[in-house]
Amino acid sequence: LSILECGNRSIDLAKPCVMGILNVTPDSFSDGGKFNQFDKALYHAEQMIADGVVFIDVGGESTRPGAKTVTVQEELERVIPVIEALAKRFDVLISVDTSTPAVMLAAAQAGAHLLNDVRSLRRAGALQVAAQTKLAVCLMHMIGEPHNMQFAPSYQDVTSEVTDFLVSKVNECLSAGIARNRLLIDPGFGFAKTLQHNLRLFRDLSVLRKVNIPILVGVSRKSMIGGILDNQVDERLFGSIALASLAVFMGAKIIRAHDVKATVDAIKMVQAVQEA
Ligand code: 8Y4
Repeated sequence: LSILECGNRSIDLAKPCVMGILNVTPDSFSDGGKFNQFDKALYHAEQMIADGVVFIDVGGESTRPGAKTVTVQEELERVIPVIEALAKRFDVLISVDTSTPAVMLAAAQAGAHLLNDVRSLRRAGALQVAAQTKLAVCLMHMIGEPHNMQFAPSYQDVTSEVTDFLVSKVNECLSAGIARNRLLIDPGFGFAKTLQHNLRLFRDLSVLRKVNIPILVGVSRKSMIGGILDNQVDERLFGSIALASLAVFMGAKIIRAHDVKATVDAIKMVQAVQEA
């Protein structure tokens, strides 16, 4: 069985599903005050639900290499009202993209179901808060911090190093009292990896399955697509769909994506073929 426990909810990952990306960083909205921003976020969420998302990933900290660091207060102000509103209005599963223990705790109280931490609970207190909340946790591979992670990333064998990293994070979680059926693992495409590392890791995705924890993959619009297709972020839909389809074919259970309808249709087709 492949049930993921997410606080007061649980979900069967036998069928792969989509996690829609909802940005609530101010730079993801070109203009307007806070109200405008909040309304736009809820409208975007509503569209993604109509398009078939299972999770909505709410993030208030930009992990782009150039982005400035946000304070805990700023992160709380951006993310918590949106989570509260989503929990109140919709029955979608809510993921919070944060590395900050105080935000994790507040998000859990506001109705979130999954902690999506690109830093894999490495901040002081994060592991304890995650254990305490009973929410699901996505553990992602990244070396360093977003501001320095692309400075000469280097591996002897990217696939085995990423796998070993994730196995050790899984074990840390188990020791801290986080049940195995609350965990997801993610190779962290684009995080501390060159184009060649990303491609090699993707090719070897089925190797990660031996960890025996459901796999989440985020490749939507990322630079590994731009690196091959030589195109800009807004031209990467077809590349994103190709990789989402392949990822599901190779065993990924959750696909984190911007373009929900296209991704939902693509993985439904892959799933139908796999079930035939
Ligand atoms: C265009 C659009 C270019 C987006 C780059 C990006 C992941 C993640 C991110 C991931 C998990 C991003 C929060 C980076 N990526 N969480 N978060 N897995 N679990 N870049 O791969 O989307 S942010």
